[in-house]
Amino acid sequence: MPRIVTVAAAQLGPIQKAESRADVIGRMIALMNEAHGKGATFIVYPELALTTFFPRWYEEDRAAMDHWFERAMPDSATQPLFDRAKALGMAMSFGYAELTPEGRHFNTSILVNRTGEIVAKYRKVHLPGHVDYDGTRSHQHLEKRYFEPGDLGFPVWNFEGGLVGMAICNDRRWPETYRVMGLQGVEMVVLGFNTPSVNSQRSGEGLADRLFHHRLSVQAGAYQNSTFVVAVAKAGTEDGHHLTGGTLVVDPNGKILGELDHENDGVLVVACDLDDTRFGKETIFDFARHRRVEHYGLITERTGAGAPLGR
Ligand code: ING
Repeated sequence: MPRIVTVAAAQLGPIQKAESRADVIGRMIALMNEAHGKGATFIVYPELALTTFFPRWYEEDRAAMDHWFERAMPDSATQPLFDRAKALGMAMSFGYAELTPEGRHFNTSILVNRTGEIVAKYRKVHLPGHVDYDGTRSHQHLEKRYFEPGDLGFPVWNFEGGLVGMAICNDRRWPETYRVMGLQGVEMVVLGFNTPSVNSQRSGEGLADRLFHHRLSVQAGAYQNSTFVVAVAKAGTEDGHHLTGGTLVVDPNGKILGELDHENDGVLVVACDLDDTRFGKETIFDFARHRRVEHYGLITERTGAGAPLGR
């Protein structure tokens, strides 16, 4: 019996600073309606889906950035999205900036089941960029200023009849992200991203390189852990700053099943048979048979690179 999950990768085009939550929620609902019409039962939106990518803006007073964060989920602005999802029987995942009652700031994503209940939360572990204003860069990338590293690890949940995990943006570049979920049997990783199309420290590295590294990272993670990966962009030019597109779905063999070729709002709907993950998990990436953990110690013993073990 195939275990088909018909997933919609719901890309958002640019969100300008001036756009309201209501504007964005309206766009997200339109994408959900389109996804439903195309047979999707699980919709995945980008990282920080409710706002512009505000970590590009420096603010001395961090509290002045709190208006980009959500104190409650859902609240009056986001409730219409949850209501529409429940009405359509649509499961969903999206990213947002989370401000906890204790005053902690995270780059967060959630899984919401078909009855509109939040059943899982993930907080971005790998925060790129820097804490302080860096005048040497062509643009700022201040995630380390505005967010704490995630404190929930990389869990995998029983969701939509399979084993589903979450990651966020820069997480997709780190093999540890996928392997920790792979060691829980993950069958589908869903992640959103906001990727500036120019490297702020290497002007020669532009859109083509960014898309190459994006695809390379996601395809490798999928193949090496025999899992589907759904990667969803916030794309286009936000207040003069360009973000890559590259919304795509990768199968457990690392093959790209589909990719959006534009930078606007749009959905890519793919029927994923989670049983297609079995072959890889039972042969080449049968971790129990093949891994040799006695040789992997440095991976958790060292944070940064250190002295070589040989001479
Ligand atoms: N954005 C970028 C990303 O990892 C980045 C930051 C781009 C880091 C390219 C390194 C290289 O896709 C976020 N939001 O993590």
